[in-house]
Amino acid sequence: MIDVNPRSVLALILGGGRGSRLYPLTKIRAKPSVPLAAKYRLIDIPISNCINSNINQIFVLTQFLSNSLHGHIRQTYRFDHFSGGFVELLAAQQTMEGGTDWYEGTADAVRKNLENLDQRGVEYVLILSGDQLYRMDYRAMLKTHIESKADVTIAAIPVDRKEAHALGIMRCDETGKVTGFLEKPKSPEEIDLVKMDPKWIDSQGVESNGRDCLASMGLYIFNRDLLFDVLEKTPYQDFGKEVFPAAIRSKHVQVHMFDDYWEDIGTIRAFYEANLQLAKKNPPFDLVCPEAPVYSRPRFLPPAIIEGAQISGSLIADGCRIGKGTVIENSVIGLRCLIGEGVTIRNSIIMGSDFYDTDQEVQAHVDAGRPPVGIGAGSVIEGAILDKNCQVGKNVVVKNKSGADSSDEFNPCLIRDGIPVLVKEGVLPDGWSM
Ligand code: ADQ
Ligand code: ADP
Repeated sequence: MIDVNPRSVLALILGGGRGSRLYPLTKIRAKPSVPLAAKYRLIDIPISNCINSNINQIFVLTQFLSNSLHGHIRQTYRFDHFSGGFVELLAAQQTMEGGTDWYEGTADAVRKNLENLDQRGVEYVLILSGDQLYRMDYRAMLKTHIESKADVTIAAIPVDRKEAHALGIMRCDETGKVTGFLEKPKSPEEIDLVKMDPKWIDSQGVESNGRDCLASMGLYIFNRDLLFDVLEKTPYQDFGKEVFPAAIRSKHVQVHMFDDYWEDIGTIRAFYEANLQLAKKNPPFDLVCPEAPVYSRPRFLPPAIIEGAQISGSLIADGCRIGKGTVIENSVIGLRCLIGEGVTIRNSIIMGSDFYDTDQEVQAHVDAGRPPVGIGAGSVIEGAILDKNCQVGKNVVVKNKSGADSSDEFNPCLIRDGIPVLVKEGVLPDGWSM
């Protein structure tokens, strides 16, 4: 692996824009702190990739600061005093200049923070997305960048034409230098303008298997001076829509090929499916990886207690208690889930809870006619997401029976992308059904 001075690289993680495709999971929290895979948060993925790539100067750009994000980062990512490493949050709401509190686009978000990025000794800025699931050693990408003497390097993955409309698509010459870039091409004619010869993809040691488009993964390495120059001298708001289409005309923009599991999980449907895949046998993204683990906040929770349930193809986090006769299939059960007897959970994500109620608190809920935190006996949860700290009573049914794609009819259980999402702290009384 290439030997780069860690101080010469700065990583910037784009933690989410105004668009809330993950709503209602982002109703009360910044996107980077959305829980993932029973015990992690979205932000753990790119930060873990950085740490495993020996990159330890990391900024996270977010629209607003939540205590949870702050707490999570502060308590998880502590570097050795002498290494110079840090993970720091930069929130749009704290930006005084610029006329608006919000970042207008990805390039604008970086521009509004240039002052913070102006650190001594930095030669390369690695720009990452905060809502993707993949494992990558960024040093391989830096190697491509340095060896090709590029100004900018974009990570690229081969995709087929069906997927091209949702991504930035690039065409390059035989040396991998980008000669065309179209952000989310709409028509087959547009795709034809930037499609690649699959033989070139094969020649890079990546099997094209019919994939003839090269998609930008939204991961970029910029030479520091060029990034500052572009953002200071142009009004460009967005990397994909404006910066790259312009840059390929005057600069050396290089592709770095990648061909492993990579999933954008920025929508409810994609988030749901990626989580459930993690719970399957031989998952496409393996959480077990001794060479490149996913890090998260250490907790002091008891092991899960299973009192006699039937569980298959599922992730079960620490601190859970699962009652007798409960059936759990292909589901993700997060921290401190208290699941009663005879509950059925299929193809669902239960995010768990931030705390355990004391006996007095449980009694207070019961006295007030509310179910305590957890899932009551006899309930059925199918194809759903339950956000944290939910209070689900006995014999409740959460299942999208109507098949609606989007609906607020069953508030606090909102249907998005066809998936019922019970909002954080949602309360469903005994017998509730949708
Ligand atoms: P999109 O994902 O559609 O395409 P965008 O919405 O710009 O692009 O988001 C990129 C990343 O930046 C996401 O992680 C998002 O949450 C974050 N982000 C967006 N706006 C932000 C803002 N104002 N402030 C902070 N963070 C923000 C991009 C590229 C495509 C490429 C795909 C790959 O434009 O070319 O193919 O990523 O997923
Ligand atoms: P969310 O998943 O919605 O972002 P939070 O993390 O805000 O939820 O969870 C709410 C509560 O969980 C906090 O009030 C706090 O008590 C606890 N909590 C969450 N993260 C941390 C943390 N890093 N350190 C300590 N407590 C935390």
